[in-house]
Parts: sequence; structure tokens; C-alpha cells
Amino acid sequence: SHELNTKFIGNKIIHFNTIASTNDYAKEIASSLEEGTVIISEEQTKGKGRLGRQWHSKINEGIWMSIVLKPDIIPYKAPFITLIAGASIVSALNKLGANTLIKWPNDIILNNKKISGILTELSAEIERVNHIVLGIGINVKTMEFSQEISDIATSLYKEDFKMSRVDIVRNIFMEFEELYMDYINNNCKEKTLNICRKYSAIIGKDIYTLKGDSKELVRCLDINEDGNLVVQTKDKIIKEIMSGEVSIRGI
Ligand code: BT5
Repeated sequence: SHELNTKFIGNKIIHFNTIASTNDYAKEIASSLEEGTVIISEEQTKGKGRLGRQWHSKINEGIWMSIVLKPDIIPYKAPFITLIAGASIVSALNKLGANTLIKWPNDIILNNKKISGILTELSAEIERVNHIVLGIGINVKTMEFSQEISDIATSLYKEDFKMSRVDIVRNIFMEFEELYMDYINNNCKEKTLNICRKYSAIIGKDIYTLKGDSKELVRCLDINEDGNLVVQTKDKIIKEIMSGEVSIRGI
């Protein structure tokens, strides 16, 4: 069925053929939008990653969308929403037959290459979140990537998973809404954490964390209740890493 059985995610969808960045547009007009409104575009001319990086978003080849959220939470609780997004993307894609994994905190990988990235942008005051723009990019049909990313990027089609973008989007909305409502209304993180652990690309592995210029080899042990990564250093010290602090390399 093509019905969308969600309460508010995707109730209103604003569709573009081309736009600079769905996140930038959503941020501009967020105050006038209802929670759950989705901005989606066939193409982005200035698609963004984190820290000013570029996100390649060619016409008709992927899903480039932003979900506007207005949760009544303190800013401290916002980063967990990136994990909810990751869990819902992986659940949605895997239910449609793919075998994707989450590279904590914001990458989705398939056969060791990146097929999806999440960019969560927060507008907040000291005590309250105004809105969150949750940007999701998924490579669906791309067969050839630009040279800069051809070694690290892949798409669902390229890995022989031929699924429709509408089915993917609908599934993500449904998975996301369930996990998001659990978290916002009941402070329940259980399902999200279970998915993040079960489909983790890094738990049990040795990875490099990059923070500024410093690079450290650590073993990933778990994702804890706060959504932080628990790692063990070479000197056997156990520590927690918060999302946003570091980049992860070498898996
Ligand atoms: C991300 O950043 O992975 C977040 C990407 C979020 C994109 C969505 S699309 C809708 C919404 N509107 C926007 O403007 N953005 C959001 P980060 O972890 O910083 O990764 C960026 C890096 O991934 C780049 O530096 C490249 O190395 C690589 N990359 C760029 N485009 C890619 C693509 N299409 N597929 C795979 N990797 C890519």
C-alpha cells in the first residue's frame, strides 16, 4: 500500500526539483512549519555534510531530505535524535532487503562504503530546543560517483538493491516516528539502542578517533544509555566519546 500511516512525520511534504540545501531551506522557514514537515529535493546544488563538508546530491539519484522537529526537550537531549535517525534508516533499508550498518554516529554503510549520512542541526536557547532540522541523504541509484568519493561511497543500486525511493522514504518515516515518540514522550531509548548495537559497524572493532590533529587507536566496546560510544584505549582505560567530538576512521 502507498498509504503513509504516520501521525505527523511527513504529513506535509514540500518537494523541490532543485534547491541549494534542504537543511538550509528548512532552517530558514522552520518557525512557520509544523513538526514533522519534510523538505525533499530531487537535487541539491550545495548539499552539506558536517563541518562545512560537501554532500554530493545529484538529480534523481538519491533521497535528499530534511525533517523539521520541534521537541519539547533540553538541548542536551538533542544529539540522541541522530541515533534515532540512524536506527530508522537502517531498519527501513534492511526491512526492504539491504544489509546496512551504522557507523556511529551519523554514517550508514553498505559493503564497507557509505550510502547515507545524517546532518542534525539544532536551534536552541539555553534551556529549550526551538527546532531541529534532521537532514538525511541516501544514495539510491547512483552508479558513478565523483572521483573524490568514488572509493568511499556506494548506492543501493550499485550494490544490487533495487528498491523504490518512495518505499524507502515511507519506511523511514514510520520507523523514525515510532522511535522518536518513544524517546520524546516516554524517554525510552531501548529500541533505538538495540538497533544501533545490533547493526553497529564498529562495536568490537579497532578504530581511529580523530579530534582536531590528534589521532588515537581505540577498541569500540559499546554504545551506552546516553548514546555515547564506549571505547578502550591502548592503556586499557575505558572512556566515553560524545557524538560531535570526533570522527571515526579505519573500519
Ligand atoms: C554527512 O556528513 O554524512 C551528512 C550528510 C547529510 C546530507 C543531507 S542531504 C539532505 C540534507 N541537506 C543537506 O544539505 N545535507 C543533508 P559528513 O559525515 O561530514 O560526511 C561528509 C563526507 O562524506 C564528505 O566529505 C565526503 O567524503 C563524503 N560524501 C559526500 N557526498 C557523499 C555521498 N553522496 N555519498 C557518500 N559519501 C559522500
